[in-house]
Amino acid sequence: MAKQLTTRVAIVGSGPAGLLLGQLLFNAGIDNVIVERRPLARVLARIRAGVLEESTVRVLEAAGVADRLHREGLVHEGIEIAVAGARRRIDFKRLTGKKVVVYGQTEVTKDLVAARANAGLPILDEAQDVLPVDLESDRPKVLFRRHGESFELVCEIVAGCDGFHGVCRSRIPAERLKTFERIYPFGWLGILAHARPVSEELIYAYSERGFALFSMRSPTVSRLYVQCDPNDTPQAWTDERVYDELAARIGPEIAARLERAPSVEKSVTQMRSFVAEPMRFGRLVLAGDAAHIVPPTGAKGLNLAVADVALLAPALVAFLKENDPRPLDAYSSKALARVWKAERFSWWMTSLLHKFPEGDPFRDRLQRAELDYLFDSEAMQKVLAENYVGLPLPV
Ligand code: RFL
Ligand code: PHB
Repeated sequence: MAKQLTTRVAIVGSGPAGLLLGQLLFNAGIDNVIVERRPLARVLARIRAGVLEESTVRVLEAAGVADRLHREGLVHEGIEIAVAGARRRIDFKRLTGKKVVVYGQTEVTKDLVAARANAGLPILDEAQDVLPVDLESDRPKVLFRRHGESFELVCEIVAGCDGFHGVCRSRIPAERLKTFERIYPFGWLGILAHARPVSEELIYAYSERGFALFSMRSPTVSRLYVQCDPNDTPQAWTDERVYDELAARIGPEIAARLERAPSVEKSVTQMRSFVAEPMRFGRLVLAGDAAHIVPPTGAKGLNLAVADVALLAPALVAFLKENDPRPLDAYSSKALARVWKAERFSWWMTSLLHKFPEGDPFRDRLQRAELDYLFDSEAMQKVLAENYVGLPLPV
């Protein structure tokens, strides 16, 4: 016999989307339980995104989890684009009046987990065979096994915040779901190193050898990426090879500032664009990577997850506390309208800055022309800046 648990919202996944949704619902007085497949320690150790939009910061503030972010986050008022040694600064402040904050997803996750522990709300980690069922009834359930016991979590809403490889999206019948996908012919090899960043701002570099990104986590920690083959293993990239490529792709001036500290983390990321429509099926709602993926070039993935949740949380409050289904009914279409704009921007940044391996000379010339145009045209720089700092949240 499965042990029965009850809550109002069963949240599947304790990434930023699930944790933030749990916190916003708790703040509104709505009981929720998070069911997570991995051990919490693994969730807390993941290194991913680094750039937060202003609106993401505002949502984290409203959730009451931004104190450390304000103390430790690095405010950036621009980025640099480098092409064959030449650099152009994109001045966010002047072009849009906005800025971004560099603060790791790892830290956002820690802050959210700490807030959840303070609130006394559970994260049932190490859950196996997680399966949402009865999603078209008004009492859906999430079935799972944990530490040898079977559970049935009865709820009113299941929130699928379980990332791209999660189970929730697959519970929507194929004929009710439309998916859109693009897989890119390259990946990113990323390292984290205790080294001073080469510059105060992020540098996105295009070169004939491929893309490189110089990012950071703090004034003493660098986060560095190079375009690689999507099938490369991290072992294929010694630290020396990573630093040699970074140096070759950015040119001698910046390369001279590269501190070749040993990497403390190394991983390969696939590059994919993906959208599932709609983001709702009966009593199941999807948020974050469970519904959409972007290649990381535009720094949008985490921000999109937060934007979804900022729309979803009040919609669930209206549904569960005021019996008003309208905001929840509008959730998917409102979220998707913004998601597609971020998909477009991420695809564009990726196409602009990577070297495509198939060797299409016409495409290559257009790409170089577009980079030249970006260097010379303030209008084009403004388009980049406006999208990078983040489009307005839907209301
Ligand atoms: P997550 O973070 O993947 O969390 C999903 C959670 O669900 C759990 N899970 C399950 N739990 C229960 N049952 C199952 N069957 C389950 N299946 C999965 C997982 O263990 C996990 O804990 O999704 P979420 O919350 O939607 O958050 C999305 C973000 O994590 C993601 O979009 C960003 O990391 C993307 N991203 C970036 N986004 C930005 O906004 N700015 C950036 O600068 C940025 N850089 C990046 C990135 C992602 C990267 N990688 C590694 C993919 C850089 C990289 C290298
Ligand atoms: C990062 O610091 O991890 C990072 C920054 C910007 C991106 C992607 C990743 O576009």
